[in-house]
This record gives sequence, structure tokens and C-alpha cells, in this order.
Amino acid sequence: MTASLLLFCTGASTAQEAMYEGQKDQLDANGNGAVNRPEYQSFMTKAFEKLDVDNDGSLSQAETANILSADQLAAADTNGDGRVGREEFMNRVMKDFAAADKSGDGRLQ
Ligand SMILES: [Ca+2]
Ligand SMILES: [Ca+2]
Ligand SMILES: [Ca+2]
Repeated sequence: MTASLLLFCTGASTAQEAMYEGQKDQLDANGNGAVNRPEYQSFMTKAFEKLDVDNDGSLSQAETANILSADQLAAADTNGDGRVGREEFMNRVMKDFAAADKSGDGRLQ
């Protein structure tokens, strides 16, 4: 099972799916009908901040309990410290973006 951290915000199973489930308005900040990397990145930065309730710059198991399984957390936790740091989170979600961007033009639409 792959961890799509977009699950954090949408409950959809892929970034692409999320686009069709009403998140697009929020992701598409400039309203041009496509979501580019900077838009996605800033959306996800906000998502991270929302999830990091104790504000320590990383997501603990407790903070992600409702949205990630232990396996999904472990997949995102590349340095194995049991928490998903900001960098780990952003790496992970940008990989999701790349995977969803099938045409490879840097935009989801
Ligand atoms: Ca846009
Ligand atoms: Ca935290
Ligand atoms: Ca970590």
C-alpha cells in the first residue's frame, strides 16, 4: 500500500482523485484551472502546519493517527525516527504530485 499524504487533506486515495473531489478550488490558488507545483507546495505546507498540532515541526503517530496507518507513516519516515518531519512530508507529497502529473508538464488539471 502506498502512502499518499494527500489523504491528510482530502480522504481521496490519489492526488488526481483529490482534484475531482472538490479540492481543486483550494489547490488552484490562481484559479487558472490547473494546479502547478508552487500551488501544490503551498497547499501542502499549510496542511503540514495544520496537522502539526504541537508545533514541533514534525508529525508524530498521534498527530497522524486518524489519517495514516503505521505502515504509511513508516513509508514517509525516511530517517526512521518514528516521526514525519517537514522535509520528509514535502518529499513525500511532491512525489505524489509527480506521480499524479502523468503528462509531466508540472501541472495537474
Ligand atoms: Ca493554478
Ligand atoms: Ca508535531
Ligand atoms: Ca522522520
